[in-house]
Amino acid sequence: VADDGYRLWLKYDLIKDMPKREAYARSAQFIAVTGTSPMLKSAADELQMGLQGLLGKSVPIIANATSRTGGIVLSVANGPAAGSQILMADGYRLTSRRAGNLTISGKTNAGVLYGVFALLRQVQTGQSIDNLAVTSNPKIQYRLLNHWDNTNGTIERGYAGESLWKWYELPETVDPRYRDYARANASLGINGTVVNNVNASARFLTDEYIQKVAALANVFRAYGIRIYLSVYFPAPKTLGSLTPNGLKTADPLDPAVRKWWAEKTKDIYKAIPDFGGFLVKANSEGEPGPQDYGRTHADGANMLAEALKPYDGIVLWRAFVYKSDPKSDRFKAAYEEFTPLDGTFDKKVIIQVKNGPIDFQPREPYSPLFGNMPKTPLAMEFQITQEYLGFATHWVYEAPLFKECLDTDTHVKDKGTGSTVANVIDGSLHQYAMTAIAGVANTGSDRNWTGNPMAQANWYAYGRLAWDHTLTSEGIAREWVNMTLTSEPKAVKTITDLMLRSRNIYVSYNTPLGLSRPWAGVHFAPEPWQEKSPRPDWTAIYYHRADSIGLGFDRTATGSNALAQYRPEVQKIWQNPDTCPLPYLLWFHHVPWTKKLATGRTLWDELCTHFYTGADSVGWMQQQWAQVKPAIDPQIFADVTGRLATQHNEAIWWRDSWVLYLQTYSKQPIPAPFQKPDRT
Ligand code: GCW
Repeated sequence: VADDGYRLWLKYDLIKDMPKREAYARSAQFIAVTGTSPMLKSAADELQMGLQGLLGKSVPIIANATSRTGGIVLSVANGPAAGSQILMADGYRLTSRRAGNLTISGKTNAGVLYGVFALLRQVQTGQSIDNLAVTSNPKIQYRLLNHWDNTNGTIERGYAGESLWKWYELPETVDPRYRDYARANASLGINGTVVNNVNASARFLTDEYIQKVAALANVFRAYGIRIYLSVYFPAPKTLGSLTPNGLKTADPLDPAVRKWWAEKTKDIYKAIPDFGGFLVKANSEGEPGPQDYGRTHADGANMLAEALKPYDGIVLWRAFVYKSDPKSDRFKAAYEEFTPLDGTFDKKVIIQVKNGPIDFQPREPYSPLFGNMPKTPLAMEFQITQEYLGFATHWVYEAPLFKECLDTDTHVKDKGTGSTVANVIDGSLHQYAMTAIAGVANTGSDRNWTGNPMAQANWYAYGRLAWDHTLTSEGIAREWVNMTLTSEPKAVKTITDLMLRSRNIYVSYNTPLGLSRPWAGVHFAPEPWQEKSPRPDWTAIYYHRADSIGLGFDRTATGSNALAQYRPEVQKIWQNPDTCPLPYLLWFHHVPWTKKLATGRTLWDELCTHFYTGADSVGWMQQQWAQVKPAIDPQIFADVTGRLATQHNEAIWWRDSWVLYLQTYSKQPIPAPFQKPDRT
């Protein structure tokens, strides 16, 4: 049967190596589980289903191991000691000893569920399950997906079909796919999902929609996944207008508004007792918010926190704000608006910050908010969906992008260790009481979930890093390939290598040397020449600043001085155009076309080198992919082959658009090596 990609990394295909399979089977003669909670049932069922597929035999589930050995015991307990690591909430422990049982323990039901997936992963990736002594705790408490899904089934920036949520059928019809969605997320340790777009419709707060959302929550609960809602800030006014004595305002300091939110929240918890909380985009890109009433982000967030006070729910308030002002630097906006509010937020509030200061560009410096809000928990917001990364055609493995940000040293506290962005968001740097991470989902109704089968790896990598940001891009890639595509060693190596290079290849033909946002409209086609837009900061020229002298945005003291938002040690890395690492050069400097760079080439020649070798590298990707054909399912192989061909054409399109446009300023020829007449 051809593989349609539906099963993701949870394929559980029969292990072909017979001795290996038998060795696993000897340790998996039964599954003992005490307790009947829905999450434990999910755990036992998943393990049984996984082992059935992998070992080709049915493993019975029993209530108690009593004196039997050779089986797997699931238990909510501390479990046998394994090393010195303490087991924390949500964490799991895998222990096995010769001639005994293999124990999967967790302090909570969720911990046991995550332990089951960890054990299955161990088997799926061909590792031994004898003498296990593993303890694993998540480094971040709230590990969320954000769906930008609308009531009409469309997904903002979604490239894999329509929304997974069939609002028109819910709550009566519950698509079995919701459960598979929950399984996939639970397998990564994701424990929450915001089901609707941050550009939110007030309809999600109507009784009608609360019932629909509750039906989803009923499915997700057994997989440890809590539901959150994005809220439309003026909802009290919008929905109030439907009632005779409705509210005329959404002012967060108005007692009637506060009462409205308290009652609405009560209704939600009645329908969804484990509701996670609210996500808010306010006073951002035209979305209304507290500033419409002369109030602050803190006033707005704290009002929602007050409504959530009787419950175990939180407010995720986004810091994605910038004003339509051609003279200001959008880069600086979030820092300017939010750092003065540090210390004024309720303890139920987390501020959710995009990884970079602009907007999910293929490469950005980290947001200067990280490290500068010591009294306010900051959550990381990554974008998994490839809004600026070639939609569903371009193959870009995102773990290196995520890691690059997480591993950057903010130099906030010490001399070079322990102040990374990861240490900010995992709470260790400022001792945050709550920690969170969000990924804007790339899933949709396409049979294979993500459109491009290779984009499944981005969902996977996000989830694995949300659990443990110290994992490596390479390790995660190898794991994913083994579980999803093939375990043939040479093919695993070839594909892993392709994945690890893919992001830099994309950057090379798309936004090299620190260029950003050369898009118009839907954020797909090259349009670096775009000068007109409803907002000056929505033009391409606002970002690259090409002129007859050179290219790039001066953010040093002679320009916008956005660099001053970073610590002196970080400024030092970026402030000198002679020593600034090339990937960030044009983020911070307006560089003359003829300036000699560290590579020995001029800026113009360096740019051309990136555009041309970047596009050529997609040809290399095609060749590499062709080599793994024998090891890959034919349907997936053909799908990716087609997408790579499109990517190659589009990479050339990007190259030529940039080169021809920038040439009108640089007035320089294309460097000789790239002038061959037979080039495609
Ligand atoms: O860059 C923009 C996207 C919008 C998105 C916004 C945001 C949901 O183009 O589609 O809106 O970011 O993150 O709020």
